[in-house]
Amino acid sequence: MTSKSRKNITVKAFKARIQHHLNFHAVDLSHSIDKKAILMAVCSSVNEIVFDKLQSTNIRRHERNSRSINYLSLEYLMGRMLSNNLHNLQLFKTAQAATKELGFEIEDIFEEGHDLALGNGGLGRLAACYLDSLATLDYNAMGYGIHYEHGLFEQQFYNNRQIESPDEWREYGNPWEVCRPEAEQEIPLYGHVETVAETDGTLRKVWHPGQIIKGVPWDVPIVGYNCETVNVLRLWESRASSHFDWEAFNAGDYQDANSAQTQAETISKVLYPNDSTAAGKELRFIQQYFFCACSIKDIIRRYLKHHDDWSQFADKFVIQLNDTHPTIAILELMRLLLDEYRFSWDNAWQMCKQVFAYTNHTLLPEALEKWSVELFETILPRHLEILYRINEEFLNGQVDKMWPGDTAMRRKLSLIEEGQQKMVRMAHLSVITSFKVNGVAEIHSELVKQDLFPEFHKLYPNKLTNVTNGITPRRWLKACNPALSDLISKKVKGDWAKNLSLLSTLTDYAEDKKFQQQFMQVKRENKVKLSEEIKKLTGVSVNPDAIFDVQIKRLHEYKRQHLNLLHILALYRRLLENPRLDINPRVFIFGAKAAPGYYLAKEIIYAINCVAEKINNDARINDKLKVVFLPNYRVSLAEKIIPAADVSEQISTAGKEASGTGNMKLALNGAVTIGTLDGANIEIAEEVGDDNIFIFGKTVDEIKALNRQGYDPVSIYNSEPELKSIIDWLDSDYFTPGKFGELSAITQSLLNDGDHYKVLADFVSYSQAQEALDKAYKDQAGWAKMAIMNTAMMGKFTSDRSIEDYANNIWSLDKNLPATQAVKL
Ligand code: H2P
Repeated sequence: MTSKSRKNITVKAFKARIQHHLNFHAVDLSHSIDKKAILMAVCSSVNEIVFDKLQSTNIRRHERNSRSINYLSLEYLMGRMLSNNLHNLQLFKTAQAATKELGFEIEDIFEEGHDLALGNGGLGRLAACYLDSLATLDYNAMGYGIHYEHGLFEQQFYNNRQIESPDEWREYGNPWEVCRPEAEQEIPLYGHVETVAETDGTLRKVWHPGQIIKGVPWDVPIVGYNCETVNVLRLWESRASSHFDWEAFNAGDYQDANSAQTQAETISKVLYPNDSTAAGKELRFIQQYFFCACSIKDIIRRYLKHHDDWSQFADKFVIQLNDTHPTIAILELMRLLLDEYRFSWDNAWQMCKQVFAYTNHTLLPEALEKWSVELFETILPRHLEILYRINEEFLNGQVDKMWPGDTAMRRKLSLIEEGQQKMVRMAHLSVITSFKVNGVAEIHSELVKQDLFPEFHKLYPNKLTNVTNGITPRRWLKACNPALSDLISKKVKGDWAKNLSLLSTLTDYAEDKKFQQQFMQVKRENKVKLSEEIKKLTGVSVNPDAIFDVQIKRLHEYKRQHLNLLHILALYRRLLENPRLDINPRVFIFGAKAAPGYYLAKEIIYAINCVAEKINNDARINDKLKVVFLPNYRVSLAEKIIPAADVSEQISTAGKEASGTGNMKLALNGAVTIGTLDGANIEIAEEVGDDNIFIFGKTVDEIKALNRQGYDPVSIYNSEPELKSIIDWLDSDYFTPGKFGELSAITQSLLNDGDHYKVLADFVSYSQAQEALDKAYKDQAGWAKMAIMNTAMMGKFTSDRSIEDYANNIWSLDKNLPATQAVKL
């Protein structure tokens, strides 16, 4: 079925499909139909089309024999799928009308869907946006990940504190996946390596594993927007290779009979939250290997299905490592080429160097992964041998050539970090193997070159590069903000969701009174909707005419939710001192999960909630301030918050936020950024212009200078009376009556532990920028112009542009031409 004929599916025909599927999903059609049943029936109706398109995409791919990009990521934050799939298939209006005839509002049906929350934050959401763009641009792409039984935990607040519970995203089944037993894999673990002599006298390594795990693939179709393409996200689930020990069972050992299964299934059970210091390292390590091994074997299987020799492998497949989490894939490909396919060392290494590319997402040292040599020895003994040899050749070859006899340099660049416990530096392995390494925003990529990997940059001057992140305008404008999308479509000719630069036409209307009024009317309607949601989720009533000031992202000290909190306290104090203070009413909206093991992050949530409780119930300030922390922040909640935001808080310490992508989503929906010169904020400022953004705070160089000079937060505290009084206030029992020091973990970190993220250094500048913003908001026409300019100038930040950058500058993909250049081995 072509996209043209699909658009012609009538409401009647679509309704008939839904009714047909209701036969399976509803228990009793003579009674009122349950919303979950209708959701499943609509999904099945959509899937009929999706799977048709998937088959024809596969046929087309096979005919073209084009190069394929394989995205390896431990995280995919897909969110809900139905609305997005309907929009991408151009079926939204049809489905809306069909379900209406059946007595349902389509939005209510969406609400029944569960988020696919197989990720933590920006990194996982980026992967999801990239899959959308790869399909939309018709690239031959496959995503690989883990089929976690539990996605990111569900967050609730109890007595203002975060409580975590398991996310049961597949409780009622996931309509958007299909099991593919024919592509199942067996994955070895543990055991020992034996050296055996071949008949010709050569020595060969044989790994005798101690355990075999089964990898079962689940395919999630990824529907391109307004095109024929459907790609696949393949997620691996772990299972025991022999399910049940009947011998043990018959001998009466009921627990042990199941134990292998339980142990094996643990591997894909949970997603590990970032920055958690919790135990379970071994499991996380096995998880990474399991997923990489399944994916690499699958890639080889796909290649060998259509090729008799290896000459075109590097020409047909490129593998993108999303951060260091999938680095073990390199060692696994080496192992398979050497041990199973009998490549020579040089040929195997050449091959690896041609197929892998790596994206770095952070400069934070704690997030650059290292695994102990001991873990490797126990779990992947053969991989460790390979790693040692790669290291030896690297140090004796390239390093020695560039820095002859420099033992300090050898130690610094080695894949093994010496110390009490020897550790394997995964980032180093990724950098030396990959043919390209990219950062995710211009400034970040520069810092990767200058500060993180300066020696590697010297060794490989053309390897380190930049691809600025992007977001898909399909989900983050068209689907989540229908009112604004409709308004835009009235002014912008062409399919702006496919060519986001077209939005720049809106600059012509930025000062048009009528358009300003329409634009702000849409914003207000979205704020009314969000107010209702806020009431439902928190019980707090907020005024839709207030400024909606939003900070939504993972909870982390470097993202500085506590800087926002200090400013809220400053406003509160000022209002208590002068209840008539002439400021716009403001609603501060937070959404964030803290990694369960990250103590201070959880304390920050607690403090914000305590302060919110006090402020929201304080009649003295006449509702001029409200603070709400919306529980269980996730993609589907972001889709409700973002269209209603006036202000976007992007306030990380300069040099710490690699890029940010929430900044792009908010600006695209007409929120004005208040932010530091960090990550993609810098590029957003370049696009929207200095008049349409509020920049504050120290630059990267100024932060570096502060560190060099010796940063003293206490002297700032002593010299800024307002700041001092706020911090003392937090230390009192004002927000936690009768409990002194309840919130002092934050003040401790700021004053006694060195304020690592320079909150105090930026406070005054932040507070001044906030005053300027408040003043700007009073000029409603001026504000409308700023908001429109933000939407208009976001063209650069479509993930389609990012994917084209990857395709052209890293992957060498040409979707139209068959790849021909054979790689000589
Ligand atoms: C990370 C970075 C962000 C970046 C994102 C995608 C790891 O996401 O910190 O700056 O935009 O990857 O490249 P997050 O902090 O949201 O988990």
